[in-house]
Amino acid sequence: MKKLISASLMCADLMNLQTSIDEIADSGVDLLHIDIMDGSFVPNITLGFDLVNAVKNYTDIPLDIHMMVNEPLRFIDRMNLDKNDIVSVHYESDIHIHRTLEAIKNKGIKAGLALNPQTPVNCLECMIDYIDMALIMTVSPGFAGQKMFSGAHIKTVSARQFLNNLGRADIPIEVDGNISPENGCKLSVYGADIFVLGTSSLFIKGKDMKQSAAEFRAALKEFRYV
Ligand code: S6P
Ligand code: MG
Repeated sequence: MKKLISASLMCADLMNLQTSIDEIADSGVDLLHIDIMDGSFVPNITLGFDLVNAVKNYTDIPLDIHMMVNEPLRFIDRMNLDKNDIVSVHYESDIHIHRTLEAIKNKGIKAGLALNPQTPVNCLECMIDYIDMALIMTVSPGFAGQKMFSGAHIKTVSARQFLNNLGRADIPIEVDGNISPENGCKLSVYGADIFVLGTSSLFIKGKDMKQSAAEFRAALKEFRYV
């Protein structure tokens, strides 16, 4: 599977968002990751639906929407997305998460199931027919700039094996949180396919984003064990 990189918009210069998006596009990333929080599912509030729609109208980069909100079904219709975009919802965010995944797919959008560090990988099993991606959180969600949790590598291996055993090697695994070139390289070896790049790799003060993106892609080509 082709390895993809997804730039995390909450780490961009929010006072100069348009310029930041131009710079992100110029750096050749594959996806634009937009974090939506509600101050309840996670202890923070970041970007919102009007911004998602404004960004969608502005850029051709496929959007990778990460919803860290309770009962995300309430908000799916608020976003004008299409088949190139992905919306990920957390397994614990609705007791009937199946309905939410189905609603996303019915709109012709790709659906992702997001797993917190403590969420067991076997939750993917029953939802396997309703997902296009598994999003493995490598930090507890809510904030940029955190340290990866120590179980992230084994979790990624387990998820990859679990999906493969279900005959779904085609479902990509996205990893999100503290994805430095070094961590990205290891997680890639362990089966991750899509890498959310934030303050650990792409958004580094004083460093050219294009160069950072190129360095990250080069790191993925290295082969390293932990
Ligand atoms: C955090 C959010 C993430 C962050 C990204 C930041 O809850 O879901 O997408 O924006 O992980 O990257 P970094 O390198 O600062 O951890
Ligand atoms: Mg995220």
